[in-house]
Formats: sequence, structure tokens, C-alpha cells
Amino acid sequence: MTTKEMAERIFSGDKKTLAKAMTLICSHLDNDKEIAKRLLPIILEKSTPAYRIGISGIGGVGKSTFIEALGSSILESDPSIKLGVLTIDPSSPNSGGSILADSVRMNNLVSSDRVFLRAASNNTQLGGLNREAYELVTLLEGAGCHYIMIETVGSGQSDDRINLLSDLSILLQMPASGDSMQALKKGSIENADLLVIHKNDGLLKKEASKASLLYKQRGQLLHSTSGHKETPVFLVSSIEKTGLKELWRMIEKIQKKQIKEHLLEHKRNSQRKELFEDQVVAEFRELLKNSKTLSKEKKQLEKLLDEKKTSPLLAARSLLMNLHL
Ligand SMILES: Nc1nc2c(ncn2[C@@H]2O[C@H](COP(=O)(O)OP(=O)(O)O)[C@@H](O)[C@H]2O)c(=O)[nH]1
Ligand SMILES: [Mg+2]
Repeated sequence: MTTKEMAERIFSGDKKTLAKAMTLICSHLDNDKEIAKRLLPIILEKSTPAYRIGISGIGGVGKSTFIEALGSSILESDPSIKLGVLTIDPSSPNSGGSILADSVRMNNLVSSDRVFLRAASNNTQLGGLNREAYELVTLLEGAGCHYIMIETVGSGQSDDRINLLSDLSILLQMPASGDSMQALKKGSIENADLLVIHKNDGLLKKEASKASLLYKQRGQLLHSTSGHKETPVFLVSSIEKTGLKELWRMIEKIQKKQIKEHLLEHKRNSQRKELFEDQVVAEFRELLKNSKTLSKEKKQLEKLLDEKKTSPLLAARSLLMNLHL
């Protein structure tokens, strides 16, 4: 298959080819990198951006179950919608490792021919994102997805990189007020566009309402003291499927506003630039590890460090100087 044929198949929504291309993008083999280099520009040129929804929260808060519930209700509401799901799992050592657990949680989505699902490992340091996340999203867009949900572990801290990939970010919280107090202290919810108190069912309902109230008060307080935007709070149960419609209405409302006020383009432009900078640093780290010339240079400098003939800062400068930049 030529790269062009591969692109054509992706545009036509061929799941097998899409999966193959995604594996290629994540590959470290020189040959695969070469194909990726030819493939991505073709996809980028011809595909329409999807609306990207980032979903984060600590492990076990119910992100996968939530995506299954919300995704299913979106699919039901509009038979023409295609959905992409990208899960980034820190616990899986290699790509595809978490697919089993996710396919159990996302039973309905996995079996739908309108859903493209990919589980990727969190292979590096980009704060909850994996190195190829943007490129994987691009491929999902090439396959014609209208919405893409990206699941990453995170706790709403500012170093959660999910905000670099999403048009809208949702933070899922446990329904415990003890937990919420913790989050209140860290002041972390402001990084999310929407806050969901999840598992609002059964015995947890009371705690969920309490937590919701706390967050709302906190939002109002922040708003009145610093003019910070108030993060809307939703009570949701993905098991009982409650609160999802209200949440989806809000998502659509925000999306419409972003489109109407041309906010998306601007946001995506600056996201791309920031991701680019992150990638330069990450690529440089890899180069430092893999390049023979550089590692030789590095060893020499390390020796000088041991002998106290240079300092870490001076050594770093000296290394970069020798790159003849
Ligand atoms: N009570 C309740 N449990 C839920 C809900 N959603 C998920 N869970 C449970 O929480 C656990 C973790 O769910 P999972 O979706 O894998 O969480 P993730 O690690 O954040 O992706 C599972 O045992 C789910 O059955 C919910 O709405 N209500
Ligand atoms: Mg999960």
C-alpha cells in the first residue's frame, strides 16, 4: 500500500488502516517514521477538525465508564455522528496494553461502526499526554470523526497537558467531600471548563450533593474575588445515566459560542505552538540519549562535573555550544 492509498483508506473511514497508521505514528523505527512523515501532511491538509473534549480525573473516578455513557447518548441523539475515543493510560507499559480493560468499560462504543477507539500508553513526560497524542487525534479527524473524547489521568493541576489538546476540558471528581476539600486547597478546578461530580448514585448521592455545593460556592467565591470564570458543576451517574443530557446541552452551548466568536482557531493555534515547544524538548532528550556524538560529549562533561571542573549549568551551556547553533 502506498502512503497515498493509506491516506485514502483513512479518509474513507477504514478502521483497519486507521489502526495500522496509528501504530506507525507511535513507532520508533526509522522506516515507520519516514512513512508517518509523508502521511501526516496529507491527512492534515484534507481533514476537518473535530470538536475535542478532554476528560481527566484520577484513576478509578470512572472516566472510561463516563465516556461510554456520554458517547452512547451522543450516538443515539444523532445517527450521522462519528466519534473518536483516545485513551491515554499511564499504567500500560506498551501501546494497546489497556485496550482490554477499556473495551470492557466501553462495550457499546467498541462495537459501534461509528466509533474509532484507540488506547495509547502514556509513554513519556508530557503531563498525562503521550508523545503522539496530537498526531493520533489528527488521524481520527482524517477518518471523519465529529467529536473526539480524550481520556487522560490528571487531577486538574496546571501541568495537566490535556488542555493543550482539547477544545473543552471536563474534570471528573469523586463524590466525597473530603476529596473535594483536598482539591479546594490545591485550587485546581479552575483549569477545567466543566466539573463533573461523578458516581452520583446509590449511597454516594448524599456526598455528591455536598461536594457539588462546595464546588459551586468555591466557584462563586473565586468569581467575586478575582473575576475568575465560574466553572459549571454537574452531578452525573454514568451507571444510572443521569445528568448526561444536561451536561451535553452545556457542551453544545459552549461549542456554539466558541464557533460563533471564532475562539477555537485562536485556541488551537496557540496549543499547537506550545505542543511544538514541548516536542522540541522531548526530542532533544531523546537525541541526548541516542546520538553517539552527543553522548560522547555528555560523558566527557560528566567527567568534568565529577572532577568539579565545571558546574551543571556551565556543562549544559558547553554541550549546546558544541551543537553549533
Ligand atoms: N457508582 C458508580 N460507579 C461507577 C460509575 N462510573 C464508573 N463506576 C465504577 O468505577 C470504577 C472505575 O471505572 P473506570 O471507568 O474504569 O474509571 P477510570 O479509571 O477513571 O477510567 C468501576 O468499578 C466502575 O464500575 C458511576 O457512575 N457510578
Ligand atoms: Mg479508564
